[in-house]
Amino acid sequence: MTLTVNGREVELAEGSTLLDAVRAAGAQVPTLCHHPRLPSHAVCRMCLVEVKGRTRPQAACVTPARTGDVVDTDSDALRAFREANAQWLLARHPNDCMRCEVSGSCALQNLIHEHQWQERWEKVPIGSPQHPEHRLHDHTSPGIWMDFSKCIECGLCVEACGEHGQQQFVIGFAERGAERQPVTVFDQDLADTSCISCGQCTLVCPVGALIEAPHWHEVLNRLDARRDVAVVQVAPATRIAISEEFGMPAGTISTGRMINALRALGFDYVFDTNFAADLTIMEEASELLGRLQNPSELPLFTSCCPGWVNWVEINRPDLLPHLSSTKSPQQMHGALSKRAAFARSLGPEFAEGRREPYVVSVMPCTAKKDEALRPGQRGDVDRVLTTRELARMIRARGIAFNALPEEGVFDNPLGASTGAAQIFGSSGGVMEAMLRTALHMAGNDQAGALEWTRLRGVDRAIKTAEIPGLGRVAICNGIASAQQLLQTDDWRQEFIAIEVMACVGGCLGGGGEPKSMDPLVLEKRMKAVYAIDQKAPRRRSFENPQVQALYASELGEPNSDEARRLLHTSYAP
Ligand code: HC0
Ligand code: SF4
Repeated sequence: MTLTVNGREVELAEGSTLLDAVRAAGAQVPTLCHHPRLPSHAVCRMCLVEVKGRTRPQAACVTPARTGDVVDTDSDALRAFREANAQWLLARHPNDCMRCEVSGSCALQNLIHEHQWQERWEKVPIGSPQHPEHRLHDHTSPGIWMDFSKCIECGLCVEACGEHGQQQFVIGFAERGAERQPVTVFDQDLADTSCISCGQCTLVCPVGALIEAPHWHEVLNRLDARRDVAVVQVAPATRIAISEEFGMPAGTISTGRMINALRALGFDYVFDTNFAADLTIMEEASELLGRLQNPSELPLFTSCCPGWVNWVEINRPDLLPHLSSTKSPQQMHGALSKRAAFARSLGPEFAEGRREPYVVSVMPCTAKKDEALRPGQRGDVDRVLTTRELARMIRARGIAFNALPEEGVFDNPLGASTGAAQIFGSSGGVMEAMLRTALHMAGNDQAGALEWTRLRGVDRAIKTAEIPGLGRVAICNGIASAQQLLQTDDWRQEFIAIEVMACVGGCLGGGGEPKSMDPLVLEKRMKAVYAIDQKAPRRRSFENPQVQALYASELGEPNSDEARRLLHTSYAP
């Protein structure tokens, strides 16, 4: 198709929208309710354009482009329409930017800032039918905070939680017209709904209506006081996505910059969650081999994704016996930081349990905040920060992230890892990492058993593979595909192990990652995850020398009594 935008000719593929045409011409129109990975509903009316021959302005995000269209993005009339729409939003929005968690990355704030629109309409009072008091401060969930007084009704959270995303349908709209308002299902407190804390809604919210429960303020206070021995661990997916917060292209690896930033913030020990991911594999692979002796315990479901564990508890408690008892790497790392050789090395009061290090984890995930509070695991990790929260801390302290050297090494002994641990951050990665070690433990170390590429990828389809000598395995990329797999009972007979990651892409697409408008962001982050694995000198968890040393000095064997005490948990209905 050929059309013109502001006098420039552009070529477009069939099926493109006028917004695609505007962007192909290098022109700009504002958008608030458009997201490249979700359907558009043209609610905000910011992307209005004029099309020759049509009497009314068209919302570019939903209008199909036609060959020969003559499009204009810029006129007095369009500017007046956009400003009026912004006034409507401003009249219903609190002026709370100074304290707002998303200040600086808020699409509404950026729009008003850019256009310098003065507030001209009177505020609609909170409590009126046009601005109800519902969920002004719903802080009932450990992972997600809601403040619907900031909602601009774009509907992206409804899509992300609903049909085109997680298919949990926790958030929707009630009423019509000016009284339309977002609500939780049955208008319940978020903690009482079937929300799994995946945070996908926070990832698409253009404003501060849905955010992760923020803990970075407290962490900065603790670091500033310098009273604690402060320990931090960082998840595999965070070291890649953090780059995007500082303007680097998606897929840029910033492991060293991140380590250096954490030291500059005042952490005494910067450790790697990947160390514990290798340990998770040792425990989970031997758990799988154990269950293979007792087929009634099969298949084994992975349990390191806390969104998935939440989903099972809420929706299918009958599956709990199938969840791996192995703790997630985050929780294992916390337990080892507080109650094993590292803690003892900090001095007698730590060895005797009178003091504990202050343990913080940086995760791409909002549900990890829930996980840290789980019965039986509470206290392993003191505070969980998302990748976005870490970026806020770095900005708050004025650390020039991009200028930090990319050379930087984790502290030891809880900082060494293999390539297998790194791929945990991607959908399919936990299974692939487990297979690398399970095959070795089963004495089936044949060549070619390193990469299971058919289990990789960002597409939501359920992926399966036949593993020689072990059986069939499956990957569910996103909670919706797990729901699909569980619709019938075939999985009970068909598979020996099933990996479920609640977010599409796995942790690299987690609800705590940077917000991104790049339609290929997951692919780019995923490529970086596998690149780290490919370059790693060791790519199987049992080859990690620090993990071997920990078994030799402290744990004995995988699944020993001591390993079970520190590294396993149970899930009771
Ligand atoms: Fe993940 Fe993890 S890989 S869940 O995706 O298992 O959040 O990145 O840290 O715990 O290692 C998230 C990411 C982790 C954990 C690890 C696992
Ligand atoms: Fe839905 Fe996930 Fe948001 Fe909960 S956290 S409301 S399940 S998208």
